[in-house]
Amino acid sequence: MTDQFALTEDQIAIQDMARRFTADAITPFAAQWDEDHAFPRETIKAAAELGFAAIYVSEESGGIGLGRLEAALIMEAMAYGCPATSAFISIHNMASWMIDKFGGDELKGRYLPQLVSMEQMAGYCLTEPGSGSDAAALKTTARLEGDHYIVNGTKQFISGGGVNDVYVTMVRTGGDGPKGISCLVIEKTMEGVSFGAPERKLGWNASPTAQVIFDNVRVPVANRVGAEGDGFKFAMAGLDGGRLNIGACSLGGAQRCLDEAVAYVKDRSQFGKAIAEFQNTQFQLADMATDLEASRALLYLAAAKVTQNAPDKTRFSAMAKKLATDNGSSIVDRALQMFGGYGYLRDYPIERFWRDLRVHRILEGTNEVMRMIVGRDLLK
Ligand code: FAD
Ligand code: 2MC
Repeated sequence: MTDQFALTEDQIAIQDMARRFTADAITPFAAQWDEDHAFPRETIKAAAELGFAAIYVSEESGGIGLGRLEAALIMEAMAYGCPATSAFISIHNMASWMIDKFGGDELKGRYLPQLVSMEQMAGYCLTEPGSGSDAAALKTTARLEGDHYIVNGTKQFISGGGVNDVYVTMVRTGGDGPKGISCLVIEKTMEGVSFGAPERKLGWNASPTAQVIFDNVRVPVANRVGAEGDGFKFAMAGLDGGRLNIGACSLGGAQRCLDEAVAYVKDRSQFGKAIAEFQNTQFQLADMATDLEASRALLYLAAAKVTQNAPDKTRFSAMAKKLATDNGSSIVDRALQMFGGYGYLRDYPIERFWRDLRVHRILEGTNEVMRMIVGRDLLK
């Protein structure tokens, strides 16, 4: 972004490309994916052909080497059609970036070419049944035995669990707390890797979620990302960007529902006039648009800070994720109200966005955790 808060020509070009891709390949099909709980593998691979699988993976590693604002623009655009699909692609980007940023050359060479092209898809495994918000309490162990780690434990709620090919997994190689955690790249085909049944969810039906279970999985030491004990920091650094993208997915979903609401209220009449003519409708729309623009402005600022590695980037990423996902959910809820009973029907897209955006307040760190991050930073 320029100092004047305008997008550059290149940023507008990438946004246009993502919007066209969404209009052609996502929006017409998203309701059916939701209805069928279908994972749109081919559409996601088509996104990779545009570079969207490795947006901030470096060009040396085959990515398109863009910044976090560009990533947010792409995620926002794709979420206009389907937040769940956009977020799935975001998680792949986060996991691939962690390998690129913190992995050694040999590891990068072995995995990144297939991840950039999405010949293989990557997931991110931090959460466990007993440790969600308190992520540093994770219990999955990786015991060193010669040139392998023996990995045992269960990861909970893993997006792409069962469909992804590789899992960037946080494991315990040392003592309690964050410093005992390392990061391993674990393949679906390694012996001892299995998956729980697909979770039955309120939304995000186009993005499968399952437990990932490790039972004496032998993982080469060469699959460790960076040094032993640094895994928690890598996981948190990944989430600085992931949280921006989830916020951007809320912006895209909220924009779609605002646009749908503007069109609907002009068309629907009650008491002899369009419901757009009621002052309540106009005030609601005004508030929704204001909340959306405020969230977008903070999110774009936070994205610029993460790109620049600013000292306050983590705080801004947390603030932006909280604001965009809280407001996104509330905007969609207000749009649903404007549609009356029709908003509650699957014949219109609003209820799908309502379900999809709800979880953005929970995953990639709950909004209570976001406030914890911000509060701690203010008081440190
Ligand atoms: P808990 O941590 O048990 O929290 C329960 C409640 O307590 C929340 O409201 C929380 O905010 C509150 N709370 C907890 N601690 C505090 C505190 N100190 N102060 C105030 N309030 C607090 N994880 C992955 O690793 N990879 C994935 O790909 C992934 N995908 C997901 C997909 C879906 C659809 C879902 C639902 C989750 C996914 N997650 C994933 C997990 C997600 O990140 C966790 O659900 C989330 O971090 C919260 O953890 P929890 O569910 O255990 O809730
Ligand atoms: N970047 C780099 N390092 C970081 C960091 C960041 N953003 N945040 C923390 N660290 C470092 C920190 O500096 C410290 O290292 P050191 O002691 O050397 O200074 C270390 O990590 C431990 O940090 P904390 O002391 O803050 O750790 P704590 O245990 O108190 O927890 C908290 C921090 C609550 C912020 C973290 O556990 C958290 O983010 N919880 C939420 C979990 C979460 O977001 N899960 C999302 C799963 S993924 C998902 O949902 C998907 C859909 C993909």
